[in-house]
Amino acid sequence: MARIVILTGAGISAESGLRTFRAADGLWENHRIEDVATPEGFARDPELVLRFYNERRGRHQVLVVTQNVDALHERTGTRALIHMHGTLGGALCATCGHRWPAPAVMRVTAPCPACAARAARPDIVWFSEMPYRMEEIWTALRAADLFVSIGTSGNVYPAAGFVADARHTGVETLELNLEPSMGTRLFDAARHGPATQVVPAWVAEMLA
Ligand code: BV8
Repeated sequence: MARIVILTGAGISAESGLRTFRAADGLWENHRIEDVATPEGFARDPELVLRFYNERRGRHQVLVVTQNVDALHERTGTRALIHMHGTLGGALCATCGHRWPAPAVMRVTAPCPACAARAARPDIVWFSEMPYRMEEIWTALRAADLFVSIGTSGNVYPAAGFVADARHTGVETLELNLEPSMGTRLFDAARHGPATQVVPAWVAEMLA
């Protein structure tokens, strides 16, 4: 068993579009380090220093609304995340509505931990059922500057209708998908190709 300690610096985030401290011009995001990263700099101009950190903190507020029921977004560290179609990791009692972490193997004979009814089902939104947290999603869509649809065919509603909802409130829309989706005509812009290519390219543009 090899015990490994890894030290990372700004370079590990550089290809995610975050600039390193020692960029070519020696400035840090166009500021001299002594002006924005020293106690003296803060004493001299606290407004400038807070503005510097506010700008870096508030670069982009991203909410991911996924139709997927797997936990891949969680595993990559996505924090603001809504599983509108539920999750494979969840169990739901069809009798009392209790939710608990789904065991690897769910059995119809397993009693609900809360009411003991043998009514355990996957906590998944099936066709004809209302997807979860729709009000939150619609509110976020209406308040967005940009709606980006990634890796979906635009076949299943109400998710497939989000682009129309966004357009209706004047939100800019972008489709990143392997091929044109059902609703591709509704998007202001579309880039087609594998997600591993079109998404990082778009993220780098956003971060630049
Ligand atoms: C509801 C959980 C009432 C299950 C799923 C109009 C309005 C409202 C409802 C309807 C409507 N018209 C019809 C309906 C009813 C129905 C519906 O939409 N039917 C369709 C088939 C016509 N909708 C419902 O029943 C929904 N509930 O309507 O409630 C209501 C009314 C009003 C307002 C609110 C509610 C419930 C739908 C949820 C069903 N459950 N999932 C499970 O996962 O086990 S849906 C299921 O489809 C999955 O969640 C999946 O995510 C989702 C959508 O599929 P996609 O993710 O897009 O996957 P797909 O394979 O289709 O496409 C993949 C895309 O990736 C492709 O475009 C491909 O090109 C691209 N791609 C492939 N490789 C790559 C790539 N892109 C980039 N890189 C690559 N390498």
